[in-house]
Amino acid sequence: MPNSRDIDLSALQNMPSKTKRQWRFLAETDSTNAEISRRLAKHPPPEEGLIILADSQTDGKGRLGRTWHSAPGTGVYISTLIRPNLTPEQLPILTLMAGLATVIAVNEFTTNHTQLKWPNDLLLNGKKIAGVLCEYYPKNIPAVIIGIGINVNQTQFPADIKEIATSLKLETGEEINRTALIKQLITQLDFQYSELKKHKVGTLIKNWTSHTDLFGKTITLKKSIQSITGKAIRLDNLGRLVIVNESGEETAFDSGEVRLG
Ligand code: BT5
Repeated sequence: MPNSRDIDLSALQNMPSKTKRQWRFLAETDSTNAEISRRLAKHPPPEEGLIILADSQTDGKGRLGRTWHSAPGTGVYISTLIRPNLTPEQLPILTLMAGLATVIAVNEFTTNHTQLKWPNDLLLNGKKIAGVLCEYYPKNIPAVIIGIGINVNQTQFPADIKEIATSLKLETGEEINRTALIKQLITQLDFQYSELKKHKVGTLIKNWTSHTDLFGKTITLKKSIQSITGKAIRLDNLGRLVIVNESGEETAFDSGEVRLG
């Protein structure tokens, strides 16, 4: 029977922090990202630091209209609002920032190393354990909604994702307290964001790179109708994935879907 007993909202609200946060917990919502965007359309709009945490989502969103399976009582479904001082071409860096914060938090709960897969996936033992969805909200005062989904205590997944998805419980055999994980996640997110605000993009890229096994591998990147095969060699300082083809030509991509081989 799913329950949200392991979510302790007052412990989260009382976390020591320099950041002004406003926590909202919803037993159920369509999507925590959509919840923030609805609030952004209202007057006055919410301030930077709003965090929406849900126990379940009925219409969890992935990228490009895809779905994030969000069973009740088992996962972390969380979105936060920031108002970064970045140019539009720098915004993809926020997905990397959120992924880095998530991988560090998740790795506190497993001895196996969770890996980042550019641009927004976290893989544990080759299966997807978490994903990031950053959405730009350009109206009024520009804002970015950072949405993070983590599979925590799930022991099963629907047929369409059961071969590719995993959870911390499935990998470690242990039930994980979601409040403890969320604390780590928000602490890391705050830290990575404050580092970024000090213009440490280079440090972010370096740290992101130390949590991936992608580089040096042959990959195929799909971007709308384009499909490119080559070796992934690095991220550039906008967080774009640089791929080198057989003729030694390098191309940087700001988005796309990566497949090994
Ligand atoms: C993502 O998209 O990985 C972004 C997921 C972000 C989810 C969070 S939850 C809180 C916030 N509110 C939201 O509404 N969304 C965010 P993408 O890279 O497009 O991957 C989606 C694909 O991952 C799907 O098409 C499935 O193949 C697979 N998938 C769906 N649910 C999954 C799950 N729970 N675990 C692992 N894989 C899943």
